[in-house]
Amino acid sequence: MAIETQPEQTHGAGGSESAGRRRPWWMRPAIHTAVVGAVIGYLLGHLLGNFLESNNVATEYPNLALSDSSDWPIVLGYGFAIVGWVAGLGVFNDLFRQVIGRPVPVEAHEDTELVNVGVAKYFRFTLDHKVVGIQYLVGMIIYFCTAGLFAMAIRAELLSPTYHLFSSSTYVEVVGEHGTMMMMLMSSVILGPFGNYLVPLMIGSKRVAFPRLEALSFWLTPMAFLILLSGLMLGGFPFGWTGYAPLSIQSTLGADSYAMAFGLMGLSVILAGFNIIVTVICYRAPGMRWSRIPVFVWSMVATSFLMVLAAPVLIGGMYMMITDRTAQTAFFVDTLGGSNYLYENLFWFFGHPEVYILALPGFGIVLEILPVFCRKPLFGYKVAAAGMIGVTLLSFFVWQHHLFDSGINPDMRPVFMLTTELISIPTGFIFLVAAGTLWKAKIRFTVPMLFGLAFFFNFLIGGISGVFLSDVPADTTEHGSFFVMAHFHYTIMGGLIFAFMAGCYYWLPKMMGIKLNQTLGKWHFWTMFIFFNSTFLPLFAVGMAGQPRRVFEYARSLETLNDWVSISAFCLGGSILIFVINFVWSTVIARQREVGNPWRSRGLEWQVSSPPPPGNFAHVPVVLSGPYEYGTPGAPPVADLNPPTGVVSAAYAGADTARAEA
Ligand code: HEM
Ligand SMILES: [Cu+2]
Repeated sequence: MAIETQPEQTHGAGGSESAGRRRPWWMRPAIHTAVVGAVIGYLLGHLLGNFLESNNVATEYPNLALSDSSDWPIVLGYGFAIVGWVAGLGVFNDLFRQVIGRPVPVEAHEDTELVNVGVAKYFRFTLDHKVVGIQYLVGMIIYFCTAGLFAMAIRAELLSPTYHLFSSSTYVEVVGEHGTMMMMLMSSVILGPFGNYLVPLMIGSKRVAFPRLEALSFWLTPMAFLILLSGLMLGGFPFGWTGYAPLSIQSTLGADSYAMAFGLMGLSVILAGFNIIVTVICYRAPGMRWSRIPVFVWSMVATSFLMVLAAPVLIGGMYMMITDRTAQTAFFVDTLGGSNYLYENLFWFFGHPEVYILALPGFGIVLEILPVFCRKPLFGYKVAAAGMIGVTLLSFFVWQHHLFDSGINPDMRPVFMLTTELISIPTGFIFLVAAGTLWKAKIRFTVPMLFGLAFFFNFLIGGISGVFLSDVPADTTEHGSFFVMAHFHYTIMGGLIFAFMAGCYYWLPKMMGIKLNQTLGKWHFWTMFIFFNSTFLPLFAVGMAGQPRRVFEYARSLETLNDWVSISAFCLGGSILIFVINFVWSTVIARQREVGNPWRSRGLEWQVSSPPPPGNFAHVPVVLSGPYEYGTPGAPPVADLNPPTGVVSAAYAGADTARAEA
């Protein structure tokens, strides 16, 4: 099978010259040329915007009273900067070559690329799914820590009900940056690193379906991150991560950063999801039937469907917000015939599936890990897959539960209350599968397993508190309070991020050939678990006592609890620091090699060396059995990595012979 590869490899710098006459490194497209492209793009866009405005081209329309007038240069600046960034990375090079009829680099093998370029490949638009996975991993850790620092700032402010570090408006801006950055960028925290890296390995493929789209999906994230951060210099956005109109339409230039960054991230997740879906449908090895693909792959497919179907609605909403702010359209301005309620619907039609974009990958990781450390088959594999599909379908029918208090037709409330509570059924499937797998198992309490078990503990609390919120009468008092805050941090931080950590400890030996220090890992786990709970559990009580979200002053009687929470939160930040130190120490300084299969896993990804060779498998493997047959007497090996060429014989009974191509 042909392997996609770097254009640069066969054609030298920028893909245009022969390998013998390479341009110096600084002339080859990489992150530095991207930065130059982005800066030039921004300046051009900014000038164009100023031109439009000063020539009244753009302001011929009646100006909205509260909209400021310099949105054009900012929005066009961002838009052109994105194009410049992507062009600087060399994304368009092959396209142009095709347009002008020059030959596009032929596929060649990846290993020359890997040997030649060393660490530089991580700073370039690289088409190897394993490189993209590592790029995502490092990117996600950086984004998570940055957003986490904003969380520390929030908690520092809340140390006192009266003494203030920030002004009230700066406070909401910090909350907005924290919330938006987490919700936007953490959408890909598992699909980005682990999905892109491992899905091809897990289904026995040498490549992904669309390496260019995959690489592009990553390279859009640094731009989204920077645009969002730059909002702070433009007055921030005082409307939290939800961006409700009319506030967002009236607010300062920071709102443009919010809309551009969120829309861009929407594009990134669509590309990433689309690539995963097509890869899993079309690139499974012979014998890798739908009933044999690992649950982690199921969760990636389900997440990808959510991404591809929900994110376009977000992009639509952001686009309308931008045109409302620049071209004076009035989609969300009710005085001019629009509707701010429309925005809420668009946002949550994306926003609720988004929370499952954050939850499903976590389910996938922990269910993948449980059988390995229980040494038992996964209990109810099909139930797990059904649960994930059920969650995916239902999550498009519940969005109105975010609008219970926003003027929804009261008769509709019970309907959405019902659909919301129905989601506990497929979610319950996942818990059932986990409980069945753990039942009477001899558990090995390794670091990844500890994180996996903590996931269930935390997610259970998150899930149960969710039932209260989906209940209309209860929600009427709880919504907008710290109760909601506690609820979703239990599901996202306690679920997604714990699962992400489990994935790191479990798969980093695979992905980098390097083992993370297990002692530091245990310290990381216990501090993170204890301080996570002591940060967020009291917030349920704080919320019931009436402390509202997004407000920097609170009742004096709540000071002790808030101080407790803040100090726990700083310790929680410290535990993340342990992880970062462990990551840097183990991968850069100590570099303890790990080449084999340290967990004795049956997963197909573990059957090749660590890190896997270029092209993943020397031959397309033939899959012979499911990945969870632990302790099953006489279970065949998971796959034949060296199948006889030509035929897939009867020895492979059960393997899907029609698909065999090896
Ligand atoms: C280190 C752990 C974290 C801490 C201590 C923390 C703390 C906080 C606090 C105190 C607030 C609310 C402030 C207020 O409403 O006045 C908040 C809001 C929020 N956080 Fe976190 N957080 C953490 C991690 C996360 C993670 C991992 C995510 C999601 C991936 C997340 C998503 C959000 C969102 C969406 C909001 C709401 C923002 C808004 O109201 O618009 N947080 N966080
Ligand atoms: Cu929801």
